[in-house]
Amino acid sequence: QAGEAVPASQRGSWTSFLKSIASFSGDLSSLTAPPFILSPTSLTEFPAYWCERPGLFAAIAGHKDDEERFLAVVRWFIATLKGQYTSRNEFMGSEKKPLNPVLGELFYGHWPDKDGRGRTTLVVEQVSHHPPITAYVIENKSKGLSLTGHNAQKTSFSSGAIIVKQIGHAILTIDLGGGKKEEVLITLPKLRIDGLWYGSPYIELWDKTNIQSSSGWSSVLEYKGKGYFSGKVHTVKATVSPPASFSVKHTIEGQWHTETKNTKTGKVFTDVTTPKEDVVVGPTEEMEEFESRKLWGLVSRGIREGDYEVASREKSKIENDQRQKRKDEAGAGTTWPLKHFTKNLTRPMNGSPVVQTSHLRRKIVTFIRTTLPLGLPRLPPYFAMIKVGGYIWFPA
Ligand code: CLR
Repeated sequence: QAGEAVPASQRGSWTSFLKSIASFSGDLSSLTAPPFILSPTSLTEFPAYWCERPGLFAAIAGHKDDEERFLAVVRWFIATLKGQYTSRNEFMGSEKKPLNPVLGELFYGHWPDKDGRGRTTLVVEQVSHHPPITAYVIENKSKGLSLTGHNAQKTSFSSGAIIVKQIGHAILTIDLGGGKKEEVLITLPKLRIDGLWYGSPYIELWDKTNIQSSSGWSSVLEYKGKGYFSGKVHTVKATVSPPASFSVKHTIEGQWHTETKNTKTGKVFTDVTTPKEDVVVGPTEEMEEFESRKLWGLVSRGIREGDYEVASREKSKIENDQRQKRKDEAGAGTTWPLKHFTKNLTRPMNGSPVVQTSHLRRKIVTFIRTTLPLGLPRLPPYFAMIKVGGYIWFPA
């Protein structure tokens, strides 16, 4: 039944929220949603999902062999999907509307060293507000691993579902020792948010992810949901190909929220039925003003405790303060100084020469040139992706 999961008093406002998304595409964060669907967590916390199995992340560094190491990347990646796309349902009953980060919002955390896996740190900064873009670096120094990326979303509405195209990508850098480095480019899946009619939204992944290493190894992961080839939810099929080849050496199939197996050997490839590890975050009292949990503290508490008056009053305060800051900056001819990331204009990826050079930009362009000739036919979305709002975000 329509609005089944919606508190009776909010059904009207849920229906009008659905109507407004139906006639809207772009930045969902600006739409007012009824209280029951609000999450007390800001999007700046989401990059932590990349490392909630720190042992699997660290394990990437444990392989001398290119193929084995690449398989470890694919394994870690598949194992992050459950956290990324189902944890709100697991912990809050349904997908929710996260808090829309302010420009310069920060989120820091770490996963402690344990069983020799080394300490992993997380730095997140909201690098743009319109459109919302979140940049992050996850680093395990002792293992020579770092993951850098940024995220934005383009949303639209189609036959009752919200379609989310993720704009952005992640680059994993692996220090191989002796001055050698491997870089792995990871593209992000598309999302479909269903269950809106009942007021209990959940995510299904579709389309695909490309994982392309500078070693030449590559993988394509195809996602399907219930009613497609498997008839099961959260299905993934990954094919892994050796350098300079489109032949498939390994096939991995299964469900990304439970278990996947190597098709040929029948061996379990990922098993995420064991608990994940939340990122460790310092005490709120010791945080700076712009650290996410401090900034949103009162809003979050309002949402958690069902005191929506407080939540919306505190949210307005933050928004007004933001408007004032932007006004002041416009008046002074300055911009908000980002702490951890710099903006680099990307090359218009249409074959035209590099317009603006910077050390870092050259690095990625070279990376694309050297790895793409092999991967190109498998990476059609790459061109669009690298253009991401005209910018790539690099750690400063
Ligand atoms: C952000 C990047 C993470 C993976 C991820 C998971 C859930 C996504 C989120 C991203 C972006 C924002 C998102 C969210 C699910 C719902 C929410 C699309 C991609 C939208 C803005 C809110 C929709 C509102 C309904 C739930 C009512 O690595």
